[in-house]
Amino acid sequence: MEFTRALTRRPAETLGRGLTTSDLGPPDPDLALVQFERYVKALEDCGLAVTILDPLPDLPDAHFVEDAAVVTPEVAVITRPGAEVRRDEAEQLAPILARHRELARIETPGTLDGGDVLIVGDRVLIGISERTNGAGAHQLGEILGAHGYTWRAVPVDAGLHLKSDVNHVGDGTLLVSAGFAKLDALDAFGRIVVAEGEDYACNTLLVNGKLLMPAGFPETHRRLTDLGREIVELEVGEFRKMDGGLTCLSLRF
Ligand code: CIR
Repeated sequence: MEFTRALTRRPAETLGRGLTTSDLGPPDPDLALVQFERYVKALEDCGLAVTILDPLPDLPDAHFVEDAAVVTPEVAVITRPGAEVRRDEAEQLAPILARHRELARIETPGTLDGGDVLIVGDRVLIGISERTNGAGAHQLGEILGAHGYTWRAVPVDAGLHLKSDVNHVGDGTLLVSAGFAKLDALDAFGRIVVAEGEDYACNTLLVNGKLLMPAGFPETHRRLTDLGREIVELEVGEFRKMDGGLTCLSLRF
C-alpha cells in the first residue's frame, strides 16, 4: 500500500516516565528528539507529508501514536489501549484523524493497541497480547470486515506487541523472530527469521517500498538485502529503552 501521510507526535521531556519492561536505563530526552527528527526526515524521504503533533507531557507514551489508532484507506479506528494510563492518548488523536477518515471506536470491554495490528493488503493479523484482548480483536475484525478485510488472531506470548516480533517487509513476506516463525496463524505468508540475538530488528517498517530498520543489526540487514529494497537504518535506542521503535512512532495512511 502506498502512503501519502504520516501522523507523529514529538516526544515530551517526560518520556522516561512512560511504561517500560526494558532494563536499558532511562532515555535521554535530547537524544530522543534527535532520533525523532531523523525518523521524521526518513518518512519525508519516503514521500510522506508528516504532521508533527505537540508533546503531551502528562501522557509520556503519547509519541507512540501507533497504539492509539488503526487507520486504513476506509476508516480510522480509535483504539482502547490495554494500559489504562494510555487511554487518553486515543481521544487526543480522534479529532485529528476525523479530518481524514470516518471514525470507528473500540468499546469496553475490548482493549486493543495498534502495535498488535499488522495489515498486509486485505489481510489483518491481530495479536492477542497483554494489551489486546479477544473482544478488542473481534471488534476491530468486524469493523474492518465490513470493508472487505479478513482477519486472524495471533497469540503474542512473548514481547509487548505483535509488531515487536512480526512485520511485513513486502510481497507477502514477514520479518519474524524465531519464536513466531512457526505459528500456524502466519502460515499464509513467507517468512524471514531475524538473526539470533537480533530480535529487536523485527521492528522494521515498510514505507512506500523502502525498509526503515533499526541500526545495529548487521546479520538481519544482510538477510533483508536479498529482498532488493532500499534499506534505511535509523538509531532508535532512546525509544527502545521505553519498549518502542520504528513502527509505533507514526501512523501511516
Ligand atoms: C508502552 O509500554 O505502551 C510504551 N512504553 C511503548 C509502546 C510501543 N508501542 C509499539 O510498539 N506499538
